[in-house]
This record gives sequence, C-alpha cells and structure tokens, in this order.
Amino acid sequence: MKTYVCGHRNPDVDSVTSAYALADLRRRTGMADVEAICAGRLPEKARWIFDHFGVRPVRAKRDVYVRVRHLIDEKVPMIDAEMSLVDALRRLEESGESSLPVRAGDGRFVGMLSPAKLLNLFLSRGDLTIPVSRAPLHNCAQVLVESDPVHDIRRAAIRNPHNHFPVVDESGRLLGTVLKRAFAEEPPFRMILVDHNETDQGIPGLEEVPVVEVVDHHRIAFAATKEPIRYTADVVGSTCTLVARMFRAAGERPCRETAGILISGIVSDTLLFQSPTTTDADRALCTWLEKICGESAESIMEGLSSVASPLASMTADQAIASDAKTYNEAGSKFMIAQIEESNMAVFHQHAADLSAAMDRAISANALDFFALMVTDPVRGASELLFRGLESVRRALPYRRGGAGTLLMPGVLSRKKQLLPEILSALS
Ligand SMILES: [Mn+2]
Repeated sequence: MKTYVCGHRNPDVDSVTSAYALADLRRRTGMADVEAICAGRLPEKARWIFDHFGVRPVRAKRDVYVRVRHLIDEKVPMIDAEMSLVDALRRLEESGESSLPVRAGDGRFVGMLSPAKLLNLFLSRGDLTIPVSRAPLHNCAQVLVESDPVHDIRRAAIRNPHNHFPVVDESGRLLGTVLKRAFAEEPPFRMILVDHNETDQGIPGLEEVPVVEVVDHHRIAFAATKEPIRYTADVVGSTCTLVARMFRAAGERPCRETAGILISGIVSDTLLFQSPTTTDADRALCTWLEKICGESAESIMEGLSSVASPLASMTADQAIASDAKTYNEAGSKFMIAQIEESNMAVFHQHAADLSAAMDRAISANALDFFALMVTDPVRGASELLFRGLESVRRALPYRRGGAGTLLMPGVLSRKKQLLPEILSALS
C-alpha cells in the first residue's frame, strides 16, 4: 500500500525537505511504496535546493482525497464490443462476476454485459456467435467518473442495487470497474506527517486517510488514533533535525544529497541558528550532516537567500498565502503568515497591496484578523502588518513603525514569539 510523506499546506522549506529525507529513510528501512509529496505549490527556495543537489523535486499534490480511480479493481476484466458473444460469456463466467463492462473500438463505455439480458436472445435465436456489439446490453448501471472524490458518491453507491460500477475518464473512455464493496474498504493509501500534526494545517483530504507516523516540532493537537502510531516530537529548531537524528538512530548514513537537503531545512527554519527556536541538537546534527555533504551550512544558506523573495516574485495574494497558518483560538479564527525578506524597503513598497490582499483573505475565510510577519533573518528582526480586530492589535506590545507596520526587534519565530503575544492579546 502506498504511503505519502507530507508537510503542512502552504509549505515552507522545512516541510518539503523533511518529507523528502524521511521518505528516503523509510525506503531504506523497508517501507516498499513511499513517496514524499508537497501540499500545494513547491516553494521557490525548495525548488532551488533540489536543483542544487541534483535530485528530482518532491511532487506537488493538491489533495489526498480518495478518488474513484483509486478503487478500480484490476482483477475485473473488460469486454470488447467486437468479441463474439460466446467468448464474452466465457470471460464473464471465468471472472466470477455477474456482469462486466463493454467498451467500443474507440475505448468508450457502451454498456454492461449480463446473462439475464441475453436469455431472450438465446431462446429466440440460439446463436451466440454474433459480436457483443449486436447483443442487448444493460445500460442502467451507475457510471462513475475516475476523478470524482469517493466521499461525494459513497452513500449513493452503497444504496444502488448494482454491485458493479463502470468507471470512465472525462472523455467517456472505459477504465475498469469499481465493486460496491470497495466503498466500505479503508483508503488505498496511508500518510506520514512531517512538520505539522494538526489536520487543519495538513493537505486537504487528510481527514480521510489513516496517519501512521508523525515527525514534528510544533505544539501537539493531534486527534486520538484508533491504533498505535509512531510519533516523534521534540523541541528543536527544525523537523529536519529530528529526521537527521532518526537516520543516526537507525544506523543509516544519508547520501550526500539527502544530507544537504536536511541541512537546508535546518538552516531555513532556524535562520542559520539565529532564531530563538534553535537548540544544541540543531547545531550538532548539522555539523554531522556537513561532513557527509561536503558543503557548509553557511554556503547553503547563502544560496537559499539568493532566491527571490515572495514579495518580489509573487502577487500580494500569493505572497500572503505562501506560508500562512490558520488558527482557531479563544473563540477567534485568524491567520498568521510569515515572509522572509532581507530588504524591508521592498516590504514597505508592497504594504498597501498586501493590506488589500489580507482584507480579501479575511472576508474569504471569515477571519477575525490576519497578521503578516515579515522577517529579516540577517538583521534578526520582523515587522508586522495587521488587519482586522483592532482590539487585538492595540493589545500587542509592539511599537508602530513606518508604512503602518509594527516593529518587532528580535522577533523571528511565529510559533514561539508572535503566537503567544497574540494569544495573550486575545485573552
Ligand atoms: Mn518546521
């Protein structure tokens, strides 16, 4: 069964790189079919890292909803319309099914072949050498489209008197059969979460798929599980630090590329060990990885910093969404986004556009407020743009700066520094 390793939505570098490295480790430790994916658009910085180390980037995937195509039963054969009826009936008999889907010469679905429909034909003519295309077919089966999410059609399918559902693609080409019992089965894949554990922050569709492992360095708000799962959490600066530690604990030495990709996640999340979230473990494991990779953390950070900032390369709507997290706390729903930018003048130039985009996000998501934190890792400071609930903004302990922003000297961490201030402003 397939297992996806995936970080949070609006992924940052740590989410993508830790997914890549953990999939590598799980493959080495015997998991057969495991793939790292990225929840949505791959960040430019992550693309730079995969290019730099010459490996294929993780695949961007919009969601993990189970779709009709995932339930197709490969063992159920199809009937070609040009086949003779007698051969088709033999195939039906061998399959053990009560009906089989028939496809025309151009691949389109034309109907279901079932013995009941053929009884009259047989009694009146007794001739079964005619092609299937000239025999009466069942047309009353519910035809499913391969891209339909299963949760939309499960109830209707279970109530349907038929046990066989032909599946077609968007252009009507027959792809196979879904048996009714498949709707009651567990989803055909599993998830490993990295760099988050809250379903709300995960890839859409996550709520339908069993999670078998979590590796994370955030607060824990994970739902109760039915079965034991592997859960690795610690208070460290990046999820990549935890994955590096897991490589060591398993007696596995990452390859040069994976070591470099892990370093990238560590320096990106700890802002080259400047963030207050940094721990000795981040530094120690990074030193170990540098020896394997042959490239220093500083030079990787330099390469990462050369990638254009979201403010320069994206629209305001994209920029505020690129690393935004949604919170439901103390009766308020809000988002906090973070953007890295080493030139605050660029931020001030875009402040009006960003404010308008934040207002749009507030009404689109029914938020109480939206906070955008723009962080300069070089200077070790952030500035905050705030829209919405005025009482929260007034309660924040930050001085007003130019361009309508609040100054946050020494503040680098959304999770450890800004979020607690917002929570206390809310209470
Ligand atoms: Mn992280």
